[in-house]
Amino acid sequence: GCLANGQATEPTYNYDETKVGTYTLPNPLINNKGKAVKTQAEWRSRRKELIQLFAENVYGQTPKQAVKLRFQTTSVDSSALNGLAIRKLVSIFFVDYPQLLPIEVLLYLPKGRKVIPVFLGLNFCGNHCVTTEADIPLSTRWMGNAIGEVSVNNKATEKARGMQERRWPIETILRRGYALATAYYGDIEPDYPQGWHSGIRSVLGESTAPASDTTKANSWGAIGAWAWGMSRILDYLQTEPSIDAKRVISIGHSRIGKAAVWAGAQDERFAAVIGNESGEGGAALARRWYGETVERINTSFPYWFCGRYKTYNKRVADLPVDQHELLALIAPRPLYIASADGDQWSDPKGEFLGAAYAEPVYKLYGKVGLGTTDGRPQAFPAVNQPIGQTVRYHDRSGKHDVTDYDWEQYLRFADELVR
Ligand code: GTR
Repeated sequence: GCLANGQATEPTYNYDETKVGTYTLPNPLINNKGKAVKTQAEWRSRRKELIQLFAENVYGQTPKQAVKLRFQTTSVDSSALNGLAIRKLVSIFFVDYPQLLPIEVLLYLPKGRKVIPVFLGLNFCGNHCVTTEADIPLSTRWMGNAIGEVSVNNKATEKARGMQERRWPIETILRRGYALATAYYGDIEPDYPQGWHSGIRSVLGESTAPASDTTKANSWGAIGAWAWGMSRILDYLQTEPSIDAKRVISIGHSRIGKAAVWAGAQDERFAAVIGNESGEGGAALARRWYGETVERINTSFPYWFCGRYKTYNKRVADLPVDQHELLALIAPRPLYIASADGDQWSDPKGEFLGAAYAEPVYKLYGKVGLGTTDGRPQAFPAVNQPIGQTVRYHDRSGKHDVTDYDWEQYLRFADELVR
């Protein structure tokens, strides 16, 4: 583009591999004092430093105080999906903040099983979107109109029912012996710049001051809020007798994938993490100038991140962290990072390298992560060829989406590493 004064500006995204340039990544195993981290015990302290660095520079501080929750089951169908499932609707109320509407959780449990591992993932357009089951209440919350005619004046319409069913192969998940827990991410914070006014950030954390939005250096942003919400759903799942709360898998796609990874990084109760095309601010290296960039995402979605993140727009090399360190925070737990070759915006190679460079921390635990000898870029796999061990990766053919192919890999990953 061109500035008014005629000065040329660089585009804020890039699809030309030859323009990526060189970069030096921070080492997750060198602590803030410059000392090498050599033991698991030392990593425990380094881990805290890294979470703090991500909070101060990328996502903002997640409030640490305990929030009083009340879980209210509003409906139980003991023969949902033609008898395959027990279906529960549970409202998570914030006892001390009655002005906030609850998080509405939809939980499908496979019938006839006692202790059930669960995939927990937020959805993009309401619980009514993930299934065609007609008795799921239509979400009454703010809904992006961009979703199409299925939402009008920022409210869902009946047309939205089952709209994203394809991304949630519930019956397959249940038949494989897993439960599925989901909730609309907008229940935690509606996804628009002023959305925080009606979400959890209106009452919790730094952004509660009247004039504040996401401009304060380290106030939490929307991604932080969504991640926090995932942990509250996990709080609920811990009270659910048939759920195996030690086997809760955090999963998310795209912006919700960024939240799923940040949630799993901070909250070690998540047994495993899956980031599907989480891209910039997710698994993709910030220093790799390819696809969406730090500057671009901070311009399109400033409210997702903390204020200080914006100061790195034109000096990404100064970020004290990069996203491979976010992924390293999942160690030694199983991690799956996935890209799609038709989704260059998310930078598949950058996501692969993010996963690959988490390796040293997995090694510290005697685990093989992605196992690509510390991320040699030439190890980037061909499309539809899953690789890795405790950390796994694939670059699916096709577009920005969640497909049966993706789920097939995630279910196998869960069977092998989480069960
Ligand atoms: C895009 C954004 C990506 C990703 C995506 C999505 O517009 O640039 O970082 O979050 O939205 O959530 O689908």
